[in-house]
Amino acid sequence: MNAPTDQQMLEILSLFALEGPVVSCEPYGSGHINTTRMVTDAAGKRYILQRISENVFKDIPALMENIQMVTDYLRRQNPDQRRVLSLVPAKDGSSYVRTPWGYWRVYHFVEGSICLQQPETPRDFYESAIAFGRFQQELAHFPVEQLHETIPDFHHVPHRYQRLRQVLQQDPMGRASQVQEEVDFILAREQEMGTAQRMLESGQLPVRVTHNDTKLNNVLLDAATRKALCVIDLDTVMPGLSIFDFGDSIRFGAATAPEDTTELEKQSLDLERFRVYTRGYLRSCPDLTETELEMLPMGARTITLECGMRFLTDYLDGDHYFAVHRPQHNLIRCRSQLQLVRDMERKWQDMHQIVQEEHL
Ligand code: ADP
Ligand code: GN1
Ligand code: MG
Repeated sequence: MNAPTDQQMLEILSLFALEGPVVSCEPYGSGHINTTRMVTDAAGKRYILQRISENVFKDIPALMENIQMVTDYLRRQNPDQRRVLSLVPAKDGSSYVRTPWGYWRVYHFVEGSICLQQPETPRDFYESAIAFGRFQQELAHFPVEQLHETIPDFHHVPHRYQRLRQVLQQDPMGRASQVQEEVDFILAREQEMGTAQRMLESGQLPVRVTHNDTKLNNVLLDAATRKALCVIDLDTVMPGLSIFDFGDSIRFGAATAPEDTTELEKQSLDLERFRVYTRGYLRSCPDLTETELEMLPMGARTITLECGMRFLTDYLDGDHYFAVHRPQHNLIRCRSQLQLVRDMERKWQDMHQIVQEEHL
């Protein structure tokens, strides 16, 4: 879908109950899925305007219902407005609008916040763990059965393997022959990487309300105190596994190099950051079961491999899912994730040891 013109953008914004006339609307953030803009009105009040990806999310009304339910529930426990994402309703009272240029929503901009791509200090990473752990804890009694699955089987690893096989076989871009090494690495771990899904199905791991996309840039810290403020990007809040929420934060924030680094020798797991995140998560979310605790390292390794596999699948398929900004971007991202998995395997005992120590 084409991007709307400036005039069309104003038309979209006119459908929302903003406080004053719009004076600017600029591209914002670095997410891979939605299109985000920061909007300022004449009084200087700021908003986040987002086009929700129809390519990724097949039932946007259901997705918006999830966000409305979850943010309402969290707001009842958090009187501080900046602690919970808050939608600006459309003039017809709905939480989103449907236009010829796609589905759009508006959030109040959380003022006085920062959003990081990498932790600047261990304390920042600790605070992100507090935010995601608290999110999990505050939703512990939310009626999980009321949530829609916004992306079916999102972290169902055996299904991700099936999809990779399918794309490899079809090979629509003729790229399969370039990626034999990556494919071999992923397939060699298939049995082990299905462990969490099997434990979910047998009831050994509990179903929880999870965020499912716990990157550091999906949390806001207070700019003044640098304390945990607000969890954002709630499109994938669904029933899921706590160990994957933990793991995805580790994948992104405890890596020594960016997600799309080409300098593979610089990509590794920083064990000190792993420790700091584990400490924050266990303190703010103390009710994890013994089995969940035991499986935290597996959550990190599995979600990192799954992410690498998803980047690879999208590369083979012609880059339709993740926004790409340079040639072979998804292949580069895949290689960086697999390098991180390799390093986690080297540090496997240390990861377990750290969870044990931080649990005391
Ligand atoms: P995506 O799904 O594309 O990652 P996000 O919802 O994460 O989209 O938004 C992209 C970026 O916009 C975030 O990383 C953050 O920097 C910023 N952002 C989103 N919502 C808010 C908000 N309510 N207040 C301040 N910044 C926000
Ligand atoms: C996407 O939207 P964003 O950039 O926060 C993706 C995550 C991936 C991540 C990799 C809905 O997250 O699952 O882990 O990119 N979100 C969706 O950076 O697929
Ligand atoms: Mg995001």
